[in-house]
Amino acid sequence: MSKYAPELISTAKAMMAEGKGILAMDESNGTCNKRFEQQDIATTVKNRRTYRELILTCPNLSDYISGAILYDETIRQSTKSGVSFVKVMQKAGMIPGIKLDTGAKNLAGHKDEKITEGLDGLRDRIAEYYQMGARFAKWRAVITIGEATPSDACIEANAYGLARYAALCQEGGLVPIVEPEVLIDGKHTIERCYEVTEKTLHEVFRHLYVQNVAYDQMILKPSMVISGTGCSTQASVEQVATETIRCLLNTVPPAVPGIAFLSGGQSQERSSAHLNYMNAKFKSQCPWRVTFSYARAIQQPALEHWGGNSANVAKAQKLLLQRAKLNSAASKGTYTQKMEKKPVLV
Ligand code: 5MM
Repeated sequence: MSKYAPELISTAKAMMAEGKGILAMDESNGTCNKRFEQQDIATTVKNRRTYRELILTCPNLSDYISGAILYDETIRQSTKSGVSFVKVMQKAGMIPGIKLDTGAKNLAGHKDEKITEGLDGLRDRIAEYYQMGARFAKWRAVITIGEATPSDACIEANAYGLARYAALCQEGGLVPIVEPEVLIDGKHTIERCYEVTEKTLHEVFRHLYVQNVAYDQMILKPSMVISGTGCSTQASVEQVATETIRCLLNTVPPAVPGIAFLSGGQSQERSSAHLNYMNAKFKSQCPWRVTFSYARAIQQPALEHWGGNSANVAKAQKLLLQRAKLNSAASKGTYTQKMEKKPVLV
């Protein structure tokens, strides 16, 4: 057992506080730059820092957000006035988290499949981030559905990586967010997505068990069971929520304190509606908290409005807060379509 066990249990509990979720803002520079390019924002260190300051200094964000996942560049940065982002978060009551994987690379011998890297030197990196104030971490594995994928080799290698990462995190005092993402891209049906997600989660929890990972000191960040974006039949909100919960009940041990979904390219409204349906209809059957750890589905309106212009910061923060609030409602099962219509005023 980790010497940090009591601290890990209380951190995980705080991350899963009622009515709150986790903000993913751990885009690597490549991904952040891609999002900036789509908005014609210059892809500079200065702009990335300014944008992350906009997010972390958003008034009242901690009413809905328990913690935020940072990227290595971001956790070392400060506000324009010189206060470190970690301090800003601690003061606001948000737990700092850190992305630990170094990205999904091509899996040798397996066309169109990925393996997430980052295990080399991980123990030392964890110690450094803990010293800096991080209290949880994230590692994302990517599973692709295609005609011949995923292979057993891909699922197994990624599950092993997630488990090794999670064990090292718990040893070093960070609550591991375990993120096996089954990609939404493809023509697959929701039934096929169910099959792949169930198999992946079984394999992930088998490896977590083998590596002695304590289930009560981790958070699962899965994708939803959903139709592929290119599938001609798109499942309804009810189907997505029902199949997702069925899949999780069949695979996730009750000792896990919480499940925080990624949005994975779903629209903002759909991400909220799916999460809401799960909580509104199935809360009493779920042994874990069911909430969000979205990036795009929370940040997008704010990023678009900001556009790299300092005059837009206040309204962009209101837009960010609005999506955090709507997803907080969804995590309690009280979100409605009507809430989307309310104008956001500066
Ligand atoms: C799947 O991506 C995670 C959740 O984001 P969405 O809600 O937008 O799907 C997210 O934390 C992701 O891991 C980062 O944004 C991207 O990281 P990389 O390492 O790909 O830049």
